[in-house]
Amino acid sequence: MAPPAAESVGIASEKKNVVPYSVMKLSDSQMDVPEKFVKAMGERPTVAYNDYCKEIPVISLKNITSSDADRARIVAEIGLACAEWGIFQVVDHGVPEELMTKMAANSMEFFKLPLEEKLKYATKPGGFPVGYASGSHRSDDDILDWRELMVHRTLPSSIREQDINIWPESPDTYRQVLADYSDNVDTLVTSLLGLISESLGLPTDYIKNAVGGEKTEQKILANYYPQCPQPDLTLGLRSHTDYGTITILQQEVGGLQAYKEDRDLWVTVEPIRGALVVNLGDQIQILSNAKYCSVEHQAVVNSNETRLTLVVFANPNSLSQMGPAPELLSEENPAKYRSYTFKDYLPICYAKQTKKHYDALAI
Ligand SMILES: O=C(O)CCC(=O)C(=O)O
Ligand SMILES: [Fe+2]
Repeated sequence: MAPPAAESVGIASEKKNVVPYSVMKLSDSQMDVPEKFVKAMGERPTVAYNDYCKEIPVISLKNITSSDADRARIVAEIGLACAEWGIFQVVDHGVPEELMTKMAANSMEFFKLPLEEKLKYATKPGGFPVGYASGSHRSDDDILDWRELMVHRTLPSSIREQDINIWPESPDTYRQVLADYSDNVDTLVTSLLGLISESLGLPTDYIKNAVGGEKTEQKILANYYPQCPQPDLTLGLRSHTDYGTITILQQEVGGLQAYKEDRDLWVTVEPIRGALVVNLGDQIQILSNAKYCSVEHQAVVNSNETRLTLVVFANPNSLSQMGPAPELLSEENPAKYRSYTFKDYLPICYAKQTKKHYDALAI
């Protein structure tokens, strides 16, 4: 069957540049995946969304403050997971399961709104990518992803106060739940950055201070991946690394895959009830002088069920001076990257000159 034109999926023409396709409507229409979503051969998925890799570490944070021995054991587990995987799951992480459930329910309700409603929150062309988008939040993308998305700037509080008025008001708990979720996950991020610092032999607050202390930035993204009639041809989200420090992801349905470089294999992260996925971003790779790696990852879709993920990006403050931690460097371990101000990193990512952004800073 011929793919539907943009108009036939019900998008107002003046919005075409912002939301060229509603992926949800395409999914409902049961037609073949339009060419705009068909990935090049080498980019298509090779492993199914539910073919889980049981080796990805699952770490309990239960006793991080109870005794030195417990903390040392957890630090060692985190260090190993960072060095060998760059991605792991945490349980007993302190984010209430009820809050996770409410956050998912509210986001799901948002995506189920009529398209005209969602378009009221559409990302503005040229502006900072916040708000609703579909297929991509970039207007210059040739090939789109099989997802709709909603992005919010949630921290620091000065930015939250500025943006909260443009967050959805319906369901009526949307803003409050998002703010609570943001604060709870921020507490977890601080704990994890502490454990990661210690695992590198650095003081507990080293990374948190390096990325701006209380002025670090946080973005929360909800991804909605509708069922897809031809999941082998497309991706929910193309392969990438996250440009910040760490990313915390909540999922109920499988689809997140990480590239395990030493095995030349994509591995699928198993959804575990109540668990959160942690993946390392570019800033941890650079700060650790490549002891830990910013894991390449992607999302695959499936024809059985729609998938929702909630993703919290922990980013440095834009004025932070970033680079390899001098404490980790020596004659045997010279700096692999040059130093920079974090605000100069994003243009590097957007310029897409190197497949891996941090390669642009390699010495
Ligand atoms: O939804 C997923 O499984 C992946 C999301 C992700 O990697 C991202 O939004 O950066
Ligand atoms: Fe990501």
